[in-house]
Amino acid sequence: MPEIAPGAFHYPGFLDGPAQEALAREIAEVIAQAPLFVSLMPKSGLPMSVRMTNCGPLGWMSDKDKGYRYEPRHPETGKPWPPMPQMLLDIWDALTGYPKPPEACLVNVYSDDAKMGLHQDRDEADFDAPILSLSLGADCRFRLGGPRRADKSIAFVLAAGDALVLSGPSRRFFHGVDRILPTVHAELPAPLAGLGARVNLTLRRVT
Ligand code: MD6
Ligand code: FE
Repeated sequence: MPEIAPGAFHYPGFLDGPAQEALAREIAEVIAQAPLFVSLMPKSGLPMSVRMTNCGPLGWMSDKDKGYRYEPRHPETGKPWPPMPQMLLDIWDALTGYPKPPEACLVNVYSDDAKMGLHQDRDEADFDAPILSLSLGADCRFRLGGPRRADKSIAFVLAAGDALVLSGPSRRFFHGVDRILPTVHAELPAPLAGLGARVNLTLRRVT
């Protein structure tokens, strides 16, 4: 098993070209139903550098007053999030083996200069369930630390088609995206072309 830290499994190229294209079609459909929006940081109200949307029963978002949380509806359209595509449910089963399906899939869209600060995914009630991430488009330099912010970290490339599972101890580890890397021939697949440089999906249990 490609274990890079306790409970962290990296599967480079898990999705081949056609599978990435199929996933991109599904995500383009999600975005058509639930347009990309910008979340604001709690307290400061500063905009995050990624744009996002969600599919599945619950979606992650943040704003100045209520902070990080899951909501059953899109903050701008007020509509329920689109259903989780079957393809994502199948990948979840294949890579996590977790007995319950994911409740949320956060879609993050990165422009060339977007990044994601070091964070823990801790807005979920269930820390026993793994988190599954899938990436499309440009490479990024991903950083995975430990349970405390100051712990030493490893950095590695997440490329198009890569899957990353954080389970066990690493489910609570700090992690982030240092930067998007200049990547030759790694445009987003046609259905997502023009939206940005990189798309990352994270699938989680919430309740
Ligand atoms: C990203 N990923 O790759 C951001 N979180 O753009 C995450 O924040 C993440 O990759 C939990 C588990 C896996 C991840
Ligand atoms: Fe995360």
